Amino acid sequence: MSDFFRLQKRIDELSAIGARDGAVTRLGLTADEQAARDLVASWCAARGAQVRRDAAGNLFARFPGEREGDPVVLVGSHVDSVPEGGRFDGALGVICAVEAIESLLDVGTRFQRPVEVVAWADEEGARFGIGLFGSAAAFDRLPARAAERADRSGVSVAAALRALGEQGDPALARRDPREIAAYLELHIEQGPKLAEANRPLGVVSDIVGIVHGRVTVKGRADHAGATVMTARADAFLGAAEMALALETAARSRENTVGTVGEVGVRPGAKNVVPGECVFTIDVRAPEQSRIDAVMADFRDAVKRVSEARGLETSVDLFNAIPPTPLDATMRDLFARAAASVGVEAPVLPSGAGHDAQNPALAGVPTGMLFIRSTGGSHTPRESAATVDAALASDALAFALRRLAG
Ligand code: HGY
Ligand code: MN
Ligand code: MN
Repeated sequence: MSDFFRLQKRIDELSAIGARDGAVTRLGLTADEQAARDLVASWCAARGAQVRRDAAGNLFARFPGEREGDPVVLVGSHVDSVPEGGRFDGALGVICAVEAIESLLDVGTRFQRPVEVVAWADEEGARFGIGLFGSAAAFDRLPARAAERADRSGVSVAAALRALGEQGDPALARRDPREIAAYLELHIEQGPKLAEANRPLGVVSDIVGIVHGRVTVKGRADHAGATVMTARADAFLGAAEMALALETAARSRENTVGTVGEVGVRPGAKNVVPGECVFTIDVRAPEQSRIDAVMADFRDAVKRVSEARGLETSVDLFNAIPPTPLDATMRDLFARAAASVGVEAPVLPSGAGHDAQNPALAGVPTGMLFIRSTGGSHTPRESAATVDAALASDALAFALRRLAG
């Protein structure tokens, strides 16, 4: 049985790292994320795990099995956050993974095969734009030249890894998927479905495909007072029209979303017509064909608006993850695990992206169990009940007993 108070204490301890003004900011490949890894490592080492960090910054804590040479059962999530995020996204999955293992060790369980807790590095991609970074490095799915990607202050992925004491090449983190028997991830739902169904747990059927890109619109900086409206090449207004076109393209298709989350203008002064505007796009859908259709509509709009306003626009796609169905055997195992704690868990898709996509796409049998959450996500309003986390940990312990003996 999981220990409610141990869970609560760890939720409070971990969410204190990077906490500011009621929100959590623990960006990937920063000292805050490393502090979170160190905390998780200390919990695991105290129970006999061998802990290590790989070349991409991923933390692995290995609990030995009787048959040490067997493929491992990997279980975990991520401990980084978006800027001004919540206490539970990623972190609760890692905490529950440790809790499930400790609750088994508490009753003298000896694993037949090794079990590793993983905290994937930089899942959010908030600094460098590469989402699912650590798990992509482990399963050889990084975008080209990932180590050269730089954050807003010009620090590259390689430099950030070296600052952590790594060599700077995340590709060195590659693992052979054949050495992994299964990957399990617990995560808050981040949507309303489980709360609406009044269920604490849900089994994930599949995860949306995601395209991330950056759009650079070049116009002409000019005097805000001396330049008549018909003589302008306003980069921001062009970008605004393109963003609205993305919204229209996404709205017109079921279960499809499009978001402009970051926007910057140059030179960025109230009395200067913006000469340049750079913004990000995030497009998601359960089917690749819908993602492709939204991107085609968006590119048409970019061309149309650029010509009409005398702008030069480039669209740089820097990350794409295909829609990812999860393993049916693992779905069934998690359904039985939820039933073992008295929960008839609904099966539902994930609108959020997850590290689980990378092991699944690499052929590792992968399963995800959602924990009910409220208040949305990627916001300090994000909330989850410790009693639900305890149920999830017990369900995960059930699954680990079957997978790791
Ligand atoms: O963006 C996502 O879906 C995830 O939270 N990284
Ligand atoms: Mn997230
Ligand atoms: Mn997450």
